Amino acid sequence: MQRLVLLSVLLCASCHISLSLTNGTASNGTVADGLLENGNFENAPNATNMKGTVVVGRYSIPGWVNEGFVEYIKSGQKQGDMLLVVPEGAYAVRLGNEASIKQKIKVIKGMYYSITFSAARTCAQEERLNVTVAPDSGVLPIQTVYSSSGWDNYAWAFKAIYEVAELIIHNPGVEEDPACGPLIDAVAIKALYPPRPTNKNSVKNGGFEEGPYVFPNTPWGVLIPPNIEDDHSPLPAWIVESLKAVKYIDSAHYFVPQGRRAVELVAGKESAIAQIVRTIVGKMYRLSFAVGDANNSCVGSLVVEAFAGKDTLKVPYESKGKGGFKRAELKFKAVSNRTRIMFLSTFYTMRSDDFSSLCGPVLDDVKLLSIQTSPNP
Ligand SMILES: [Ca+2]
Ligand SMILES: [Ca+2]
Repeated sequence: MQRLVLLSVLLCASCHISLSLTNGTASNGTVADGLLENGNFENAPNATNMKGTVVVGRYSIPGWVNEGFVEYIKSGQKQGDMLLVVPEGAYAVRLGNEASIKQKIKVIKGMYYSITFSAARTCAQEERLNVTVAPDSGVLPIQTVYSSSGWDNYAWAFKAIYEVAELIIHNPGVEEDPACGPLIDAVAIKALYPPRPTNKNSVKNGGFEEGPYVFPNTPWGVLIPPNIEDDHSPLPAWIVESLKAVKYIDSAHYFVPQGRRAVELVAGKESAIAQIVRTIVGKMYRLSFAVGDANNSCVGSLVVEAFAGKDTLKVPYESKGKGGFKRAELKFKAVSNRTRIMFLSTFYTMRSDDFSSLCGPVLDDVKLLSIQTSPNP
């Protein structure tokens, strides 16, 4: 399936033929992990359904239903002095004020899914996008630009309560210039399998291996937006309760301490990740984790602050920006049957190669175990 999808994307990029109907479909007829139908918008509207760059008619973009002022943007197109670039292929869409794009997706009822898409601001005022799969809806701030390309990937998750999910990406902005509005490209989906705690670890998904779809060809990671609750997290079991996102990174593009995935705490104290774990009052616990750097030129004295209930630990890490990690542990006595585990980065850091992208320490392999306390002699 992976190869088929890749092949049709390649074919599509060169000659814009229609994607086959079976593209992106699993053997049971539901959606497969990866790009949605025409999720990278490379399959263009007919010329008769275009007025300049503006898409005319609601069913003009193959695979999608569009509403409001939607433009079909070619990479290399100019807006003012800005040259528009596109992360996937040569085309993307732009959502004007109150404009939206929608697609119906065949899903498995009861299953959790995460959506990953690329977005870029085009006017400075653009601040957020509304993502909906009824009855779930989320507002994703896109004001902070994390990558030097201007494009960031965002993740959002929903629980399928019907067999067909209608994904809506909507620009709630009201700008004076109707052509102002975010660019959207590369919309993908991934089924999530919420992990359980094991007898080796009370933290669920402690290695961050379960998470949103990561595009093989965009090297800037996936942002897990702020104010994400654990039951609808694209990073299962984890809560992002801060004002800014945390970045989900993969070993194909970054240094990762354990397995294939980890998180980078990219926005100082405004970028925190947490989980509530079950503990037994009076018992001693050891919270262990890896702190490192992602091999992304994030140079400097990084510090991760770990919290377990009221206990805290600051872990300094001298980063040369070339990848590496160390292990740390925080021992604490549980004072409640639920303990909040939280991590944040003390400082803001910028990449030394572009001085414009936020970066920070990498966190991975979070483990929590009770310690057998032997009686003191
Ligand atoms: Ca594209
Ligand atoms: Ca990992």
